[in-house]
Amino acid sequence: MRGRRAVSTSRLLQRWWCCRPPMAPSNSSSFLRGSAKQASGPSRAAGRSSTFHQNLKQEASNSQLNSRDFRSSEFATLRGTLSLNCRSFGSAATKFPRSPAFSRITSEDIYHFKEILGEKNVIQDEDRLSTANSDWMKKYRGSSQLLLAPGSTEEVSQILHYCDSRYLAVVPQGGNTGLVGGSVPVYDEVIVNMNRMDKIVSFDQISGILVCEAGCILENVGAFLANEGFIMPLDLGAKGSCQIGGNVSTNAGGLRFLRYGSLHGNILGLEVVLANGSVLDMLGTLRKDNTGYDLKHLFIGSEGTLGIVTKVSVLTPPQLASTNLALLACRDYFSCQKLLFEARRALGEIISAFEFMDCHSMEMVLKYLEGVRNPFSSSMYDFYVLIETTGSDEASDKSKLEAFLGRSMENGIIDDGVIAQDMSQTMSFWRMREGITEALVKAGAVYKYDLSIPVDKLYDIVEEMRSRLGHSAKVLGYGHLGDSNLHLNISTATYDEDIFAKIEPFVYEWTAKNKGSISAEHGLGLMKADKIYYSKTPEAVNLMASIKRLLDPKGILNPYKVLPPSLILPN
Ligand code: FAD
Ligand code: 2HG
Ligand code: ZN
Repeated sequence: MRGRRAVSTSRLLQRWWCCRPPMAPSNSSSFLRGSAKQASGPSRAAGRSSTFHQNLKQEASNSQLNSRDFRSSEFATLRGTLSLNCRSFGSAATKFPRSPAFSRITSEDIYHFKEILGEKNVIQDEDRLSTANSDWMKKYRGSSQLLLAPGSTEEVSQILHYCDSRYLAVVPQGGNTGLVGGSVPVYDEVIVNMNRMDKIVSFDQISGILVCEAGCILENVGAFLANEGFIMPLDLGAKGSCQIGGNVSTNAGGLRFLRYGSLHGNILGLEVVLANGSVLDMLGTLRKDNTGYDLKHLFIGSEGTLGIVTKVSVLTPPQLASTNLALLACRDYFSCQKLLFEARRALGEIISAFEFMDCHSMEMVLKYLEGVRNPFSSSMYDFYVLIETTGSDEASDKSKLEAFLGRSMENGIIDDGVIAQDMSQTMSFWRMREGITEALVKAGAVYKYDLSIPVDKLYDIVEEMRSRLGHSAKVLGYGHLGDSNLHLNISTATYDEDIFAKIEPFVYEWTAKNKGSISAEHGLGLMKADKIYYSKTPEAVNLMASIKRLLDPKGILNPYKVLPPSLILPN
C-alpha cells in the first residue's frame, strides 16, 4: 500500500515540479568568514538527487547566472548612514548614563596589561578599535580605547582580577555577530576579545563529547567534527564568525534547534572566569550529574554579564548518512502551520529543520543578494517553507519525504516545491533563508525583533504591524517556525523617529499580551535591557539582579546590558 502510494505521488510531483524552470546554480559564498561550502555544515552537504528531478538537475547545471550586482559604493553610503544614526534607534544607550563608579583607563593600566599579555595583545590601534567598537549591523557604537586579547584562562583571570580591583568596566566579545548590541561597549569599557582562545582541547569518538576553548569559531568546530563523523548540535547563519563562547553566552538557537534542542541540553560543562578573576571549573563531560545546583545554566544565555566563558564541553550528535532539503510554496500562513503539524507526524524522527519566510523576505534576498535566484522562476508565492530531513537510511528517508510532499500537494497544503538534488542546490536554498539578515542590512535601516509567539498567532503581529505602518516601511516575517520563533524585521530607507514610535512599545505590548517572549534567541543585550519586564515578573528580575550582584558586586561585567542598569549600578 505504502509502495503504491509512493509511486503515484512521485508521478504527481514529477508533473508539478519537473515543469519548473531551471534553478540557478548556487554561487553563494559566506559573507562572514570562510566559505559557504563549509558554512553549510556537513549535514547540508548531503543533498541527494531525486528520481523525478533528473531533468531539472540537467537544466540547472546548464543555466547561467545573471549578475545582480549590488554596487559597493551604494553599500558604503548606507553603512555610513547607519553609523551616523547609531544609538538613536532600537537602542537604550542614550537612556543609560555612564556609571560614575567606573574608572577611566590610565597609562599604568596599559602598562599592567602589557605585563600580563605581552605588548601585541594589548591593542590600541584605531582601526582595530573602530571595528570592535561597532556591532555587526553598525547600529551600536561604543568608544573603548582598549582591546585585550588573552590567550589562556589564566590571562583572562588576571585581566578580570585587575579590572575588578580598579573598577574598570569590561565587555566580553566573541565573533561580534550579536544582534542586540550586547557585544560592543556602550562607553569606554575594556573589550576582552576571545579570538586567540581557539583550540580544540579534546574529543571523545565514542560519546561525541567535545571540549574546546570559547574562542573557537562555530564553522571551524563544525569542520573539525565533520572529519570525525560528527556535527555541532547548533547551526546559524553567522557560523563563519560567531564563536562557541558567544553562542553559549547568548544561548543561541538557530537552524538545528528543532532537532537537537537548546544549548541548555547540549552543553555539558563550562569553565568560566568570574568578575573577580576566580576560575569556576564546571567543565564536566558527564551526561548525568545531579550533585547540587547545576550552575553552568546560569552562564548559558547570561550575555557576558556574569562571567567570561573560557572553555566549553558539548555533546555532539553523529553525522547521519542522508540529508534532504525541500523548498515549498504555500498560499497562506494557515497552510504553513498545517504543514508543520503534518510534517511532525509524517516525518517524525527524521525532520531536522522547519523554517519559513514570507514573500517580502524572499523579495529582499532576490533584490539584494548576489546570485540568489527565484527557484520558482517568475512565480511568487505568499509563503515559503524549508523542510530538512536528516536520517540514516537514504532510500527510506527520501521516499518518506516524497510521499509526504505528494500528499501535502494533493491536499492543497503546498502549491509548489522543489527538492534540492545536489550540494549546490542545497546551499542555494539555505542561502535564501540564511541571507535575509544580510539583505536587510544592505537595504537600509532595520528594526529587528526576535519573538517567541504561540504558533497559531505568530504571523498576526506581522500583519498588524504592516497595517500600522502602511507604505512607510517593509514588514518582513520569517524564522524558525518549528520552534515558534518569529523574526519580525521592519525595513526602511533610513531611521525615522515617527516610524519607531509606531513600532515600540506596540511590539512588546502585543507580545506580552499574547504570552510570548520579547527575545526567543538573540538575547536582550543593550537593546532590550529595560524591556525585560515585558517577559519576566518583577520578582524574577529582582532575583536575577541579586545573582548579578552576588557574582559581580562592582557590576564591571558588561554593564548596561540584559538587566535595567538602575538595579545594578549607581547613577
Ligand atoms: P558576540 O556577538 O561577540 O557576543 C554576544 C554576547 O555574548 C555579548 O553579550 C558578549 O558580551 C557575550 N560573549 C561573547 N563571548 C563571550 C564569552 N566567551 N564569555 C562571556 N560572554 C561572551 N542567533 C541565533 O540565536 N540564531 C540564529 O539563527 C542567528 N543567526 C544569525 C545570523 C546572522 C547573519 C547574524 C549576523 C547573527 C545571527 N545570530 C543568530 C546572532 C548571533 O550570531 C548569535 O547571538 C551568536 O551566538 C553570537 O556569537 P558571537 O561569538 O558573535 O558573540
Ligand atoms: C536568523 O534566524 C537569525 O536568520 C537572524 O536569527 C534573524 O536577522 C534576524 O532577524
Ligand atoms: Zn533565528
